[in-house]
Amino acid sequence: IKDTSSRPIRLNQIGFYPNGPKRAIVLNGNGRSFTIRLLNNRTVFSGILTPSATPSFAGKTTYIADFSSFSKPGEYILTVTGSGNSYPFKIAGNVHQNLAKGVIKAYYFMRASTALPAKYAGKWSRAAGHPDDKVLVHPSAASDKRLAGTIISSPRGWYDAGDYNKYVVNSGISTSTLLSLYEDYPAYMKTVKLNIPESGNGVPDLLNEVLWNLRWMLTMQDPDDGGVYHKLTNAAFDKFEMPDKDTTPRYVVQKGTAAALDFAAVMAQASRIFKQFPQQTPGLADSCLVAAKKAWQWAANNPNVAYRQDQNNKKFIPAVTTGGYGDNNFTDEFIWAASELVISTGDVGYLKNINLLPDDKMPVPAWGQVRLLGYYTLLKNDAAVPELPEIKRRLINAADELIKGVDDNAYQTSMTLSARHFGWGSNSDAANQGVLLLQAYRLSHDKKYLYNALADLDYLLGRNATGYSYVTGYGTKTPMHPHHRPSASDGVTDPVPGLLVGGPNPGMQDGIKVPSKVPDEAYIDDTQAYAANEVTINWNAPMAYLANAIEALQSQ
Ligand code: G3I
Ligand code: 9MR
Repeated sequence: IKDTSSRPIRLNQIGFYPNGPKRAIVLNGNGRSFTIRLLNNRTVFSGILTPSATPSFAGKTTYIADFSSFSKPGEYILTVTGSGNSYPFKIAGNVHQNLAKGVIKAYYFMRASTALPAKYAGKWSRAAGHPDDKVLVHPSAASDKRLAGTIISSPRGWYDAGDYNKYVVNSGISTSTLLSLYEDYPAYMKTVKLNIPESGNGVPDLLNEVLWNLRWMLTMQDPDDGGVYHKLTNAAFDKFEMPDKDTTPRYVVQKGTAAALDFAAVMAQASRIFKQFPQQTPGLADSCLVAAKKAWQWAANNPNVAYRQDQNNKKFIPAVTTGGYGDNNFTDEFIWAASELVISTGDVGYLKNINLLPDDKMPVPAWGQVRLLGYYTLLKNDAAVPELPEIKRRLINAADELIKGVDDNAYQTSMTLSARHFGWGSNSDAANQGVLLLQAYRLSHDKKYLYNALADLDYLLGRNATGYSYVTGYGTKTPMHPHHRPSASDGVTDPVPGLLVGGPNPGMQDGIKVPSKVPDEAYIDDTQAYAANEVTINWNAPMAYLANAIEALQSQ
């Protein structure tokens, strides 16, 4: 049953591990105690509410219900006199397993150039769209005469988001985050079955899904010079229609340094992973490494080519007005690509002209901030670089900074410690904070990082100021109207499942008024609200990492 009310008891709507931390936040803690009840109302646990030491962004004290010591598996509700009941939740082993699979399966639903039969897609089955086998090289890419009038074949890949375009820059961090999930938790990820067409072929399903995008990415490289097109796109965002209805021309546009380096990083990482599956993916690992090196070389020769859509539109026809993913600082992209190449080739020469520590910033990863992806790779592979101890110190320090004051916080999560965390796609920031904390846990074995990563998952699944579990189809109060063309056009009431929406963003760049401009409340479940309620592959990826890593680590 979908519930659209806003219950004042906020908790992870999926549930808790028997021996893990368990917290709910009560907004109006009139009652001083809370109870945990079975669905038949019998009380099995009671506890005292503790007021938060600092107020929420809305300026209110919250009340914390900690029932970590209650460990009996079952299905329950939490009740506070005067506040009513929570949504039902479970205490169980593997409690996030379905969600964790669902946020990976979401990528199957995002596949371009293929039909999704009901056998795999259930009621969200749909016809094939965007074959992308005849893609025009846009004049912005054809200043190089060799390419003028050229048509390339660039099928497969995942649709970026609510729109049907395919962008290399954010495909980079998305694909890499999923590859890292496999690299960091191979034993667990080998057990995860997704019911996709390739299932059972001897390759873990997570990697099968990644291959759909990786094979597309390979086609985005100009084989002659190694440069990489920034994106494959319609000239303008298309209408809200199913993929097969959009038949407007598709273009690859100008090559750029960010695209080349993100591509190089992903291909280098993929080469060392697919090397483990030579029978199933013959030649792929080698092709990826060759492609990575060529893209790196292109970037070394073209170190400062930003994708500037506005400038291009003054010069070339047709104008291209789809997503920009413009970035004009490539320091972090160079660090990331060099790090992946060093690990995959063993050649530290890639770091010759790279300053691994250009300043002391440790930005939580995002499509335009990829420095830490390089650090994660160097650390987990124990790279033979003199900066490694300092990188480790900085990573632990960044994790400590992220959770400083969390015990006083109104929602008890890293995400809700700073209003700065709330911009376009804030939910991906929450998920990437969780990933950072898990990297710190891997390095230190200190449980506080693991528990705070779990708290970020709790945030995303309902322990937050709006009361939404932000993943479609998982939880009781979930988004029903994401800015996602198939979900809005397929005639099915439920949106495509497993999609993490962007989340609270007081910026309102879409012009849709949110009910509140308080940072963590600035969210609306409205199809038009692309600045708060769109979905995209680079937001789902850290969610997939976080949920699956937490499942893999549940007994710790
Ligand atoms: O980098 C600045 C930072 O310095 C500043 O402090 C901060 C303050 O707001 O803004 C930062 O820039 C933001 C930028 O993302 C980088 O994070 C912009 O405000 C923000 O408007 C911008 O949003 C991007 C949005 O496109 C508009 O360009 C989102 O990150 C990005 O996820 C989104 O991507 C779209 C694609 O274009 C099209 N497909 C859907 C996808 C998701 O909505
Ligand atoms: O659907 C588009 C979405 O993917 C983008 O994130 C967003 C911002 O670039 O733009 C959306 O498209 C809208 C366009 O910008 C303006 N006209 C209405 C389009 C659909 O809402």
